Amino acid sequence: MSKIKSIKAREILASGGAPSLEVTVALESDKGGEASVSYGASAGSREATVLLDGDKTRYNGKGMLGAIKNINGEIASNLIGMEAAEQRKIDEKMISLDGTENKARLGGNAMLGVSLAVARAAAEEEKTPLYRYLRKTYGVEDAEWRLPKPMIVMIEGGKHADETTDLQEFMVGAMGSDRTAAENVRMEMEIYEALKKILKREGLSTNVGNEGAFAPNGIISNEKPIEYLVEAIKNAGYQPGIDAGVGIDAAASEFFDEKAKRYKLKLERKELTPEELVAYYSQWIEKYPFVSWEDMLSEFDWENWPKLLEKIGGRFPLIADDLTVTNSKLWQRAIETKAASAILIKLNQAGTLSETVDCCLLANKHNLMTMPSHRGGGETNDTFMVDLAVAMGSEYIKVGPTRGERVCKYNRLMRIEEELGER
Ligand code: 2PG
Ligand code: MG
Repeated sequence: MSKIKSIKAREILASGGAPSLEVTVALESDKGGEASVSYGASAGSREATVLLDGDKTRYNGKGMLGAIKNINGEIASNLIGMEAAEQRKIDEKMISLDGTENKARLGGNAMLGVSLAVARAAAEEEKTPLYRYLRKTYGVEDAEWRLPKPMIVMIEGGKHADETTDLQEFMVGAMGSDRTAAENVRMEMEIYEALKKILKREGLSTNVGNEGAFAPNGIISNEKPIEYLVEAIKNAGYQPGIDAGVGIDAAASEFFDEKAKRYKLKLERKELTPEELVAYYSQWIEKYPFVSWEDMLSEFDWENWPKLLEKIGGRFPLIADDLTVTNSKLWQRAIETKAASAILIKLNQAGTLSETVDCCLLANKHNLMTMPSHRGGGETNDTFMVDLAVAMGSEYIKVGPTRGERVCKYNRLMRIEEELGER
């Protein structure tokens, strides 16, 4: 055990070219840890606050100097001297210091950076890999080891690209349990290459969007990408529905008109009631080999989620992201109302490590799937989410296929697999 000696934060650049923050924690033992924080482009309205400066003369208002000042000042002075291994206490301390429901005062970005850097420092102090340290710290060290499978975003639209599909992400998820993580990654990248050929054949661009997935203009419907992905799986020499299946994240809050209670699918010039949207999606259920659907309805449309879940009828999970924003209270509500059967996990939605873990533990208790995820707009090279996924026994991690801040997640996964193989 060792106490926190210093906490220091600085501005860094995130993947979209705007700032994020990075935190270094040093312990009295002279061990230490570092972490950086990501944030989204299509964020849920109830996520922990990303505290931005709003000073238009710097980075168009997107600077994080205020959050950094909170870390170097108030947070540091209250946490210095605490035992780094007491993660829950440290997180609780920050939550009570902040004193708001959504971490608006100190900033969820500030609190998370500290929370993650403390965990890294404590793992370092114990000379143990982060994923092992997390298992021990949160009392799941006896759980069976399970490495997450890749859920790779292959085509992106919505808020992550211009003039493309209304639905935000079309993914391929590895299926089955006989392949290693490295083999799953290889399979997925072969499918990605096969997809590139299909897009070229169709006269579509193979430039990539925010998350490193293809983001072509000119796709004619929201259903087309599903067909492309099924074909790509086959062309790469794999069996759709056996080796790999299709995942969708509609990010439907982005095209929901809350006042009119209509979903606006611009690409298809359709304005649908929630019931019509459920019917629109339902035609696909039997037609394609899906592995998961996420945020198919808006975060403001709680009453219609259970209807869609019922239609899916256990064939594949319905994942809540913006609906539950890695918040145990909202997740509990989704479980109780049968609104969703799985949860997307994003550390920065919660704003501390312990609250994020609590969402995972709640899912595990109910035998429901967790999927730790990258962020669209502002991802960093931090790979904490992978260690978290391994520690919590998550079924999948969702990350884009190219760009350094994405592939570092898969590289971390393969390194962990190698390490565990050597146990
Ligand atoms: C999502 C994510 C990540 P963003 O909606 O699941 O793919 O996007 O980080 O922009 O919210
Ligand atoms: Mg989502």
